[in-house]
Amino acid sequence: MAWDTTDTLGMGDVVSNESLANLLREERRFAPPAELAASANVTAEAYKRAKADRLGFWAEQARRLTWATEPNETLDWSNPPFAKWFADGKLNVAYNCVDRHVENGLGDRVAFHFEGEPGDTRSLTYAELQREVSQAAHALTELGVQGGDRVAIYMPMIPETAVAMLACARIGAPHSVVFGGFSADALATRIQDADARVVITADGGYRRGKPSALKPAVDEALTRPGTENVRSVLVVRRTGQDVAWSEGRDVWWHEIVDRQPEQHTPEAFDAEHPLFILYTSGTTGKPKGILHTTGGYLTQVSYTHHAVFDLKPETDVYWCTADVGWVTGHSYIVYGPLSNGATEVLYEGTPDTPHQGRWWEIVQKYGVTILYTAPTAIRACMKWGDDIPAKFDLSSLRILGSVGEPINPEAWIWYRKHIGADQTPVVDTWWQTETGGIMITPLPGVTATKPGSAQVPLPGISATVVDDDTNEVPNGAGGYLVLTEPWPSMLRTIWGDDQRYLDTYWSRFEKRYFAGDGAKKDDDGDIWLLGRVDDVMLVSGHNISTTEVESALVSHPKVAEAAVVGATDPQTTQAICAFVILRGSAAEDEGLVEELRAHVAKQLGPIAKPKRILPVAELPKTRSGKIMRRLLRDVAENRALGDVTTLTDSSVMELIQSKLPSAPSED
Ligand code: 6R9
Repeated sequence: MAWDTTDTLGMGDVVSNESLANLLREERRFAPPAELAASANVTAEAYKRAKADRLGFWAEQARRLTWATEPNETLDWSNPPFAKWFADGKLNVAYNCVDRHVENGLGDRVAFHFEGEPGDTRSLTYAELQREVSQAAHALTELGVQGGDRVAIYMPMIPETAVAMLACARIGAPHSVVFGGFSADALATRIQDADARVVITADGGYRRGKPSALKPAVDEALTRPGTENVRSVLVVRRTGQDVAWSEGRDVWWHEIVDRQPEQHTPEAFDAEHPLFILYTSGTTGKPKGILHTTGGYLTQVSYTHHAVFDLKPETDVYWCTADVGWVTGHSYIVYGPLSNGATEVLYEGTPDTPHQGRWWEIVQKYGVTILYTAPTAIRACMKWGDDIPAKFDLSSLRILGSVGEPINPEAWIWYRKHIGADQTPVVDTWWQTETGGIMITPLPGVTATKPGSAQVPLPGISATVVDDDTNEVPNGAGGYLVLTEPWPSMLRTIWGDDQRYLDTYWSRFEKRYFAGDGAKKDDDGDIWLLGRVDDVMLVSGHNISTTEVESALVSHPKVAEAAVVGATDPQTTQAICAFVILRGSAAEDEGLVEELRAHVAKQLGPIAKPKRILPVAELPKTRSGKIMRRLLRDVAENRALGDVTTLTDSSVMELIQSKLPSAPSED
């Protein structure tokens, strides 16, 4: 069984409600702006409707899509946990995301304002997108790709990436997007597991001011055993850098795609036809290929994008800063927004290239109205200083979103105040690669928001918090987050491994999907996410959530970011070790460390006081912005580092280790 944590009993026995209130200090709530509430896409009524008839509610949302054959059946749950949604319906995802908008007279609407990192730009209308997707679909067919064949996509953040995904969807070939920052090894494993037939890549992309190669990693991956079935490598020219060429296998995108016919008839696929596989790394074992299918997935990402971001496609300019290699990019750059006919910004690079105001410059330039990003980015901006966003006109923004990690109240408030002019709702959206779409979040026109809480399940979604014995915990208590009813965009299985699907998600709590996250309900019944249960610390018999200690640290004015881990300790089982990034000018001295320890003790109680606090310049993160606490535990326990292949920048760990009194040896 994948479940192997023995020490994560009911959480929250230490961190009381008073401490949550403490973190919030003034118990702030932010009511939706009246104007937004008055014209919101979704009102409180939706919760009632969905509660009265959950399946009827989803059947109604499915009608947002254009079906070649309308489904009569909503959910088939006769073989749980293997769900079928809208199983007798047929549709084409690319048609829904592109063609139907053109047919509705919106061909001239911009789908993507692309902003390359070097400053090159390109706007792609829905009509142009339709042409490119059609041509790319023909090109894939010419390369022998058939419905059901897997295509690996290893690309930078450029429009061709979305085109490639949509072209795959159009011909029914499930894609497996592998994040462009991953190594040849990680790419090879994913190609092998999915048995991909074609790889779509680019010579490189721009990152941090210079071209960064991609093609060599593909060449290397394809020397590994188990990748022999890859017949063709389709290469987009982005940077113009030199590439090695394998004649007969490698094909330039512009040479094959540009000469194809501009019209392509989309074929309708079964609602349960596989749409994509996306690998999540997990902390141990080989990556899990999360399988998503067609009709249910598109229904939920379309509905949630419409509801959570209150998208008004005629006037909004929507920007999700995630990478397309992450599920957020799949659901909220490609499929959700495009199915809704949104105009989006697509940015290739990093937020601080060539300067730390780059994002805000982009918001100003395109008049971005909805921004969706991750707490890690918000905290980086906090660290760089309030004066940077203040130089730009951000008045177009009307909704701000957050995803990827618990957002600490301090960062939430900063985001609202310095980016959202103290007016815009902030929606903290909880979901996972496995859930496919947003699950728990405030609605911008309905919910009075609470900084730091994802709050309530969306209409049609059933989530709760349970204890070890699967009993729902009362308000004010903590435990494990579970989903109690199937939802349309749920994963269908782990690619090629149904047993692992059962073991990982459905065996810990009977008949409930276990998300792996700790959570707590406050006195109003609102849900607060407490981080992965694997990260929970056991200190002198008490379970303490890393998230809450991190939030307490970040609530100190001198701390920009914090990562907390439990390190084995002879006296207390685990001892709390904190790694902190200080704000701008804060000096690092003995006094400060003591001040921070005392601050945490005051916020959360003496038991949560960190034993060690180490100021560092950077924290180890995955490319999707999640802190890799596992590596920090290795450091804190003076061990050689585990797998670092999903790390953004491996030099970060050297820096951190060099600051320790006794740096561990390599072996
Ligand atoms: C979309 C995405 C999923 C894990 C999830 C949880 C964490 C995501 C969060 C959040 C607290 C939020 N997570 N959103 N935690 N509040 N709003 O991130 O998918 O990469 O699969 O990660 O991320 O721990 O279980 P994925």
